[in-house]
Amino acid sequence: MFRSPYPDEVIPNVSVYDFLFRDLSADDAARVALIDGPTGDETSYGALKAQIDLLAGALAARGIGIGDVVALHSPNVPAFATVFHGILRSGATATTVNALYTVEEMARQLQDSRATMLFTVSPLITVASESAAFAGIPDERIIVLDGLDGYTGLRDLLAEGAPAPEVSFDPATHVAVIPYSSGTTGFAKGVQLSHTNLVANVAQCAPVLDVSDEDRILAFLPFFHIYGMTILLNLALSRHAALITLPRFDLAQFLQVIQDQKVSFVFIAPPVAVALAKHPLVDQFDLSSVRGMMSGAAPMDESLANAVTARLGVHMQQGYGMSELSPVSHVIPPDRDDLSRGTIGFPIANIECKIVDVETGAELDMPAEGSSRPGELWVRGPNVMLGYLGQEQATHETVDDDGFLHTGDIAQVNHDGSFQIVDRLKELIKYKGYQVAPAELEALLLTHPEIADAAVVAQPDPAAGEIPKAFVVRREGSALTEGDVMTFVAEHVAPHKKVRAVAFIDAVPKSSAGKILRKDLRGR
Ligand code: 4UV
Repeated sequence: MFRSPYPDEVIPNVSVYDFLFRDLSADDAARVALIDGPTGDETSYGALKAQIDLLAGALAARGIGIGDVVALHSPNVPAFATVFHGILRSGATATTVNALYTVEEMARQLQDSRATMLFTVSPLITVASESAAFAGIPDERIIVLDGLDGYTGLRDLLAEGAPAPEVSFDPATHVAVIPYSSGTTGFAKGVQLSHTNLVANVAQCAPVLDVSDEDRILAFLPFFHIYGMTILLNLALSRHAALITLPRFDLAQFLQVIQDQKVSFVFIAPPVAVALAKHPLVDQFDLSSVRGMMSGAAPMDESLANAVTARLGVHMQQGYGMSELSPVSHVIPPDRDDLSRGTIGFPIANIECKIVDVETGAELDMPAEGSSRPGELWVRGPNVMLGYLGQEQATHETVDDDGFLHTGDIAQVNHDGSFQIVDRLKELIKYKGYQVAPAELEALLLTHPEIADAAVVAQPDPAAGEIPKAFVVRREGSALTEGDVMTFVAEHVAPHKKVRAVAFIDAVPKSSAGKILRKDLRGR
């Protein structure tokens, strides 16, 4: 068993709203909380809190509260923070939807989570309203953040002036959010995270994330994904930093905003590091305000991290996390430049973990020198999810009776106590840090009349980390091409889930139990 090198943090037994906003001082209320990157519009902490209260009041006036699920479908804009925290403040549960989802993908999440109300933005109204129709959400229950004829706008709700409700629940068991993750196998599942899970993960990061009210933090990592949700919307706001939102990643705009807004800290995923290390555009901007960066969501190559540090002169931390862990469990602390950037550092406060030999089930120990053998990483702490929504079996397969979450990642521990992710046991593919569930693409491929069987695995890719590769068995007489397969998939899924390589095979290798032997395919 490995314990965090940090003393336990006290985890306040309060709601996310009480943790972040209840006791805002007058000084903090005057600080800037959010800056809209494209326009420069600012929202203070005091204004944000007032909007959250008003939105909670408007939701309560519509009968929305404890037991209701409200979907939030938007790229990063300042109003996302109002809606996210307003939903939680009302006692309802938020489910955040990827802004690039197709109707099929979004409808599935709305139905599975039983969402009864939906917040979206005007450019996404077509997908949002078609998905809502599938899920039985009426048009009156679709709220458009930036306003749109025929729909209620966020502004309309805030203008009602309804008082925030007094809600009372147990933060440890009340579900705050349901992001979706495929976990170790199968389709995306609703990850139920409690208020305490979210509060805990912010508190647990105290010793390793040096972010203060002096910081100006670029927020382009999507708030709908657990990384942006906890680290930006919760942790950065808890420290009273300023968040500068960008609705999408565009390298030129990203660099321009860092320069103009004097950004001091940037949270990234590895593909952005590739651009920062190599792209000529980077030299045309003054990025000297940036003092720190952290990468997470996919493996960071050590030489790549070092190249970014050498070019920009910034510290590069790496974090490891998982939706089911709210998400952070390991981080390279800011004061440990001696550690390899290819590691994920140490378990954060209140974390215990094990590395378990996949063949024998034996626990592996820290070696006196070098690195341990690799095994599956198991994690326990106050940030472990409550469970998957409506999926008892998957929950039991993921969180054991002792409370350890089996990550499905293969790690080793080094003699200095640092951890390193070396492989993945689970099916998951990570395209630019975004989840792609092979089972979902396989099920889609099997709906094609000319496809007899299919398997999807990760193929390493220098720019994206991994790309989904499909192995396809054609039906007899079919002349289906690689291009046909890619086009077919692209018509049904969000861009990050596109199949980007195809190979035709005679048969999908399977075990006697019918499980796809992915390892056999990964090598081909
Ligand atoms: O569920 P998910 O999409 O969750 C994430 C969360 C990543 C975060 C969040 C906050 C941080 O501060 C931070 O540093 C990282 O990605 O996908 C979980 C899976 O992504 C892979 C691994 O397979 C997880 O099970 N993954 C995430 N981070 C790393 C990683 C990493 N640093 N190195 C290797 N794989």
